[in-house]
Amino acid sequence: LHHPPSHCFDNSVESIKADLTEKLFSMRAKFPEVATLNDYYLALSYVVRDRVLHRWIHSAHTYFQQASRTVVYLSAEYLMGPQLGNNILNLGIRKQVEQAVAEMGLSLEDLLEQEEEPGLGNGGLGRLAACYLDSLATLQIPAFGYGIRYEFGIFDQQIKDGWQVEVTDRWLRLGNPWEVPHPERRYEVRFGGHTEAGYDAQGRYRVRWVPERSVMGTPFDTPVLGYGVGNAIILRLWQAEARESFDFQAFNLGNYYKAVDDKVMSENITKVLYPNDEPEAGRRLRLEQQYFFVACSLADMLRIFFQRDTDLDRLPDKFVVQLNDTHPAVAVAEMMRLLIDDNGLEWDRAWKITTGVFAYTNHTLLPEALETWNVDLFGKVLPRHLEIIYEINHRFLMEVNRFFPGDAGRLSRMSLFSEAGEKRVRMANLACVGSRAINGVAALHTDLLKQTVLKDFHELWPEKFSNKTNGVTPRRFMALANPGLADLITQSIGATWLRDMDRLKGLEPFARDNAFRDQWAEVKHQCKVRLAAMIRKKTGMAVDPDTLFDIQVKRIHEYKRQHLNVLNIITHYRRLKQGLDMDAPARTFIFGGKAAPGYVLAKLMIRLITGVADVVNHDPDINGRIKVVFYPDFNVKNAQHIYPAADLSEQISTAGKEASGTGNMKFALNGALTIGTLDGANVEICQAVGPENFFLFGLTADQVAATRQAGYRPCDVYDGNEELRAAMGMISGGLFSGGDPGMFAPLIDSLLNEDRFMVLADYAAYVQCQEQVGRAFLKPDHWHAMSILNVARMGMFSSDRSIAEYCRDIWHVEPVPVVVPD
Ligand code: 26Q
Repeated sequence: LHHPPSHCFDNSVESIKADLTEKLFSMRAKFPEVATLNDYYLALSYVVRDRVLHRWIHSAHTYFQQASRTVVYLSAEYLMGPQLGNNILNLGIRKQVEQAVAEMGLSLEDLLEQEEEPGLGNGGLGRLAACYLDSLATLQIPAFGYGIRYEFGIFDQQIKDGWQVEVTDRWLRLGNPWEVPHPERRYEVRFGGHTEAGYDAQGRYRVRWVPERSVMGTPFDTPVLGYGVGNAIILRLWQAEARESFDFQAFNLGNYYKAVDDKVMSENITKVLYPNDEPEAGRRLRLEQQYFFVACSLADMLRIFFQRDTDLDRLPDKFVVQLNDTHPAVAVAEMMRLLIDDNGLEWDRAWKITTGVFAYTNHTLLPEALETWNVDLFGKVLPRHLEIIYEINHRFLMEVNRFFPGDAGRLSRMSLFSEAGEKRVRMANLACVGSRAINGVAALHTDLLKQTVLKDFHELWPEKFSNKTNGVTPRRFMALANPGLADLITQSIGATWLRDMDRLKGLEPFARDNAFRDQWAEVKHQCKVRLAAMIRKKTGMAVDPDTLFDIQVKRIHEYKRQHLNVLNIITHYRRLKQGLDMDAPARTFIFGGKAAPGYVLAKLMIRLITGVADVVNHDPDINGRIKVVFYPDFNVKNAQHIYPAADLSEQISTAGKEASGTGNMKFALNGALTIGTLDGANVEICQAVGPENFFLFGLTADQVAATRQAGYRPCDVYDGNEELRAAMGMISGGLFSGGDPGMFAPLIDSLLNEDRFMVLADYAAYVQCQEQVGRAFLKPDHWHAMSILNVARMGMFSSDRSIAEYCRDIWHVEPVPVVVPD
């Protein structure tokens, strides 16, 4: 192997300027007088991309030479966020780039604004995958992220007449400068058909899969830089393409349109990202998406393996494959198929390899969110895989029976197939059986997993289970999103904290330092001014940066309880109208988040927020003491402006329902205080920052379960609380729906009749806790001291810590430093 081209990049202002002009010509065919802002954004991106690729080439070369164990992260979603700013940060060339573009009469901020982010994920799970790539690169771990290149990512959200309207996300419209396509490295993926069993020439039993159709998968690579190191890794996303652009046979037979039809069908596979909480929509295509990217990724992994090795028994020494939830769990069956059918291995040998390679992360406790597939559908799409899963199940249940003889209930709970009603494949069970490690994403979540949804698996294999509390990258969510705060921290404790977040502890003494507290307050204020300007631009609303910014941004869902937040706002509003609570600080309540298009109640919750906003914001009696804002189209890009501006972070899910939460971490790392339940990672955050610096309220997970057991009756809570009755009465009376009393009836009815998420049970405690928040905010010195202590003690929620734990406990991988000549 030759050394990679050692092209040298000069990062001086002069050469960045020269490169920019050159890219404007070579990539955009423009000269400065006719170039648009977007042309400049693209040209600058290409200038930066060259420098990124330089690191990637050296990393690939180093990883190839060392051939140490590599992490393969399989995820159906990656929410990467805008790339330009992050790459400039990680290359360490911010100052030069800023000056270069300024000398050309441009502003870097305007150029960064041009970028449309790839919204290739729904929320937490997709963003976690992106944070983990950042940390893998920074910790110098050889790794690949594999996923799907959706042509349309998560829909863009508009608000029309207070309702959510979904608009197609055409993120590729203006071109994507960050990806490098590799059409020369495509794989065929087969679907449907049937299998034929028989014996080969050596008399061995063999199964042949005769597929009905196939499509090609083309990889698009996006490099991901580590921070403060030479390492880069890649995110490899697969796009579906028709096998032949024109089927000449069909052409000759006059079946031209059928041939074109088939092409369109094939390419549909990677057309669109499915929103979660969307039960039946596009089931078949979703399964095809999952298998498609899994098949391409494993084929690619084996190709890389065979470059250096021939003995498949060594596969687990060279690769570990992490399953990000069950979305890629069909990989267990595909790996068996590859080993047995394509490589001629015996079952037991193949199973040993397979279970030596995979590890599984669970992200949910909601039983209805566990993925299952109708067996008939599964068999139609993947007949060979269904057979393999039957065989895995047969052998697995024999093992269970050896450990727990005659325990029929256990056998049926652990089976890879559920037989109640229609027969279905249970993907979580498949993932557990096929993996050597299983983890939850927060301490409470992992405990509850062991006690509930994965109880039987834990009893069988306790040693497979561990907790890996989620983390977030401080590069994007602190340094990039909040440079003012990052600079202040660096001035006080030095610059190493961005790679070693335990150093933030050094901030603790500053909590008592008046001058520092003032600077801290000033940074927060500037962030609030900036967010206020964005709110103005997006919604036309004026909000006052001197008010308490109380923010809840996350997907809209009943278990996340945005309606609990709204009930408190209405209660507070009513008190003010009655002349009560007049000493409470003025507040701006900010919401953001998307509802799944088919989730009627979630969409109604958005309408309730905008309805309350309409009334409260225009009530002259209120006179600005409450403002309510729904910030449309919450995504990574605007999140980077929202987290830094928060005084208060709302983390109010029903205890036991939010697996971890990661927004909670992004807020607290930016100095917001949290109001929250003991749910997900809130438990650990509260513990880390100290309960005296955290606004805790509500039932615990145990109490939620016990209350439910005891026969929870929400109407009793309702009957016993006058303010709650009044608040709900204002909703059902039509005050927030232009006089229409029917609009919110489904929401009100679900709260009164069932209240699955115990909104009413936690209402009084929440309102009371919010009063406490108000009083605390009136003592700014103490508030800012708490804020500083939050940041100082949040170091463990860096994704670097999470990834280091995965490396140590599950992956058993070591750093491979990359030296980049420059
Ligand atoms: C499944 C089948 C069909 C269509 C869509 C889906 C689907 C897609 C995405 C189901 C779930 C998701 C995403 C789940 C998710 O984001 N979970 C969150 O993961 C975070 C990272 O671990 C946690 O912090 C959150 O608590 C958890 O809700």
